[in-house]
Amino acid sequence: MTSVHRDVETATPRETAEGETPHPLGELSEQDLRAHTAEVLERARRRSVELTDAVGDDDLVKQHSKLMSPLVWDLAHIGSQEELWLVRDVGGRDPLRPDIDDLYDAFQHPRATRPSLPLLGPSEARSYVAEVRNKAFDVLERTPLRGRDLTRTAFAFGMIAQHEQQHDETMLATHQLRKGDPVLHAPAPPPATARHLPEEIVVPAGPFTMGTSVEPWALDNERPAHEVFVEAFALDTTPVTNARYAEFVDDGGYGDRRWWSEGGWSYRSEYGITAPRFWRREDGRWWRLRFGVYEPVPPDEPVVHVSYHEAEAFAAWAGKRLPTEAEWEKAARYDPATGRSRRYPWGDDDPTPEHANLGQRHLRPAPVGAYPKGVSAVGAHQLVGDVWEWTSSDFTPYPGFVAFPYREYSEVFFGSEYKVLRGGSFGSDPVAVRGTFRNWDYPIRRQIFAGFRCARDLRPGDAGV
Ligand code: AVJ
Ligand code: FE
Repeated sequence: MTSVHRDVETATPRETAEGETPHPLGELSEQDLRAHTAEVLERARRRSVELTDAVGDDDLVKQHSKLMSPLVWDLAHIGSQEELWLVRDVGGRDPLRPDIDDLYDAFQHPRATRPSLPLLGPSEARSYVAEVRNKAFDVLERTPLRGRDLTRTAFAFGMIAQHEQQHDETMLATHQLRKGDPVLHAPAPPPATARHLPEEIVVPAGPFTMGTSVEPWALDNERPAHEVFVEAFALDTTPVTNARYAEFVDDGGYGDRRWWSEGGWSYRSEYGITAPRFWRREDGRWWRLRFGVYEPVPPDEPVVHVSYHEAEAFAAWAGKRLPTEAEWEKAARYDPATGRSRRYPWGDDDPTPEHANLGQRHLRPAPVGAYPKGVSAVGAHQLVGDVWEWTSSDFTPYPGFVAFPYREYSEVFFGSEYKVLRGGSFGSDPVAVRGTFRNWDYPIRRQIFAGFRCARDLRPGDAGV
């Protein structure tokens, strides 16, 4: 391995709910909480419908890549999870379709095999998810949103809305892999307005509160809040741009063994990788395919569709390393003025279009410097939105982790096979992104909307040490 992996989590962790600010959802009346929850579920459904109505039936049942499910599988799987948790478990109602549980169990059937299953067809899948939704809304109306962990502050409903949005992002990735003319359209993201940003910011040494014990819809792997000591480090102010990444490519970075870990080198050799996925060199410049549009690679946008291995190699080439997950979260949440951890880089308010490029409002990352209102307390830009950011950390449980409500959401994935990604992308909905949210994937994956930024240890004499 060429990059340096340090264990920054040296302090004995202890649970520190007092290190966080209280959450606004907890202050809503039960009726307002129901209305809010229904709205979030409806927003997810509008997106699922857009992504599936954008193509014809042939396209819905077809597999666009071995890495992905047919879109019609995602759609019915969304309904199936909603039936299991909201209709059957929370509502205690009879199953609608016990016969299809197995088909939509992600653990029974790997993605590559899903097209050969006797799946619900497009119109059956559409009526199934609509029927489940009607029942789920009825359950929402009748369920007290307190008491039981599963229903307190509408947790299960929030979990299911996040699940649907996660699959909506997966469906967006399937669209990106799909061949043919563009079928999805969205306005361009805002231009860069913050100019001449410093290359790096410095985060001083000290403890901070990582994870959460107060965010009502946080998933099990984000819990509990605990104190982590992080050494001083420097972090790139913004994600690595296409222009900077192209320097690495054009410098022969993909062919230089020095920059790659052992696993990274064999991966890049086996797959013959020479540039980010969807890039092509033509007429002496870089072009890319983006949702069916062939266009020059925009220099100022964060690079996207790179694997962990490529991110790690770039960082080594640049004389840096990837941040650990704790470093990323401290840069995103820690407020030196209060000593507390915020919900988001900009504070505790839910994301708006001014804060971050989220929610599939734009079908691409925004140029660096486009979200000055989203800056974190320590000065990092665009930590949330635009591109998921690879960290050097394996996906492991926090001290005190308890699987909830099912082991298959997080626990079965813990270990060294997966790397953690943070911050969400232009394809992630705000309900499924926060300062504590943890995503994970194999280090070879690059169909996801992932980029990265670099970090480095501070040298004596660097400002802030
Ligand atoms: C958290 C994005 C890794 O898509 O595999 C969806 C989320 N879990 N259905 C995934 C998830 C169950 C998960 N990730
Ligand atoms: Fe799922």
